[in-house]
Amino acid sequence: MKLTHVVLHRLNLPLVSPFRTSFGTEHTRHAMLLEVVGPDTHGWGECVADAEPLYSAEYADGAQDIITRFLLPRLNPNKVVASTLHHLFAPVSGNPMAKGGIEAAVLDAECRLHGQPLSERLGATKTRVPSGVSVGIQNSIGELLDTVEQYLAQGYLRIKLKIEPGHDVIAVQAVRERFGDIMLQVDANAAYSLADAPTLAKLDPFDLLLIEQPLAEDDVPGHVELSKLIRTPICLDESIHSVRAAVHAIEAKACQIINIKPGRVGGYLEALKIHDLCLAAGIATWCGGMLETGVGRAANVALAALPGFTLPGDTSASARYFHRDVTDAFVLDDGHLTVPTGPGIGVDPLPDALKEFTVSSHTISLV
Ligand code: OSB
Ligand code: MG
Repeated sequence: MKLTHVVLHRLNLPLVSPFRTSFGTEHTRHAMLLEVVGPDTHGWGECVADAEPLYSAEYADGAQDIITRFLLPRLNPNKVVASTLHHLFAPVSGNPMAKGGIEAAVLDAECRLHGQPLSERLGATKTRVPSGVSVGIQNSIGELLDTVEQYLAQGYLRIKLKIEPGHDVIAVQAVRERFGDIMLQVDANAAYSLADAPTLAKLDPFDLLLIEQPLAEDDVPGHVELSKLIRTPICLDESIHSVRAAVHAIEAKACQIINIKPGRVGGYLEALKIHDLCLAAGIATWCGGMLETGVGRAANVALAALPGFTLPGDTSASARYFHRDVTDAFVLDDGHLTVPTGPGIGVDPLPDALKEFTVSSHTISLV
């Protein structure tokens, strides 16, 4: 596939409500969309690096620099092949979100060229995917219960509560008591240490589906130890930045479940490998998210339609995040999102929405 240039679009989308986690509060999604253009095709991908390096070491301005100066110059514009990018980018250390953004756009362009939906290319078996929702830390238990009630009323099939020390057992207990036997899980975003095991064990009686990333990103051995001290199944998010990291975590018995986030692992093809690995190893998986716009969401939903994604993902509707999305909105239908069926990711940014949210755009010539 020939490509001539890449347009890097930086957008600011106000969130419908602030999203507070153990690592910070976001009011705005700073999105980076990559548009790859060639004589015969075009494609869109989303780089999920956030404005600040809090969830991970990558951040948007850094990712833009890596993409512009170190990754795009490695492409041969006369012969761009999605499946070769992982190898081509390997000499550049780390930076999976930057690499994943390019790969997503190239993969979309390749699928569009062949008239093939991304879901089909990845091997999806479902036409719609069950949706969960990630609930940020609220100002009070009252507000938390109101928020969860609204999401359940909208049809979300599983609730994930963000937790941190001091906002964990009380929150889970309140939600369990009020809403009974719903599918409920928590995400700590690495806010605890092994010394907190006694507190985390107090979550055991609430029959959570899982606890996501209780300990630090690089503390796989700590998760192994913690798994012996608590009953709630451990799910890793931040720690799994590659298929190799997944192999190591599974072999060490650090987790029973993996949250597969394409952006975090360097793209949809690496995510597919982790999916296959987990399916073979009997590790349950679900598709995570990074507050993506419709561009990233479309691809996440295609991935989430693979058979190994046995738990509802953080694949929520556009309205959970934005008053207006950059693509046609993804809507919740009976607790599910529909997998797009058009070529590639099956959606395009709407020109007037792009215009409304764009703060800068840069064209990088490949030829
Ligand atoms: O840890 O899963 C996470 C959002 C941004 C960064 C990290 C995480 C999240 C979420 C929300 O939990 C996922 C989503 O709805 O996109
Ligand atoms: Mg997480």
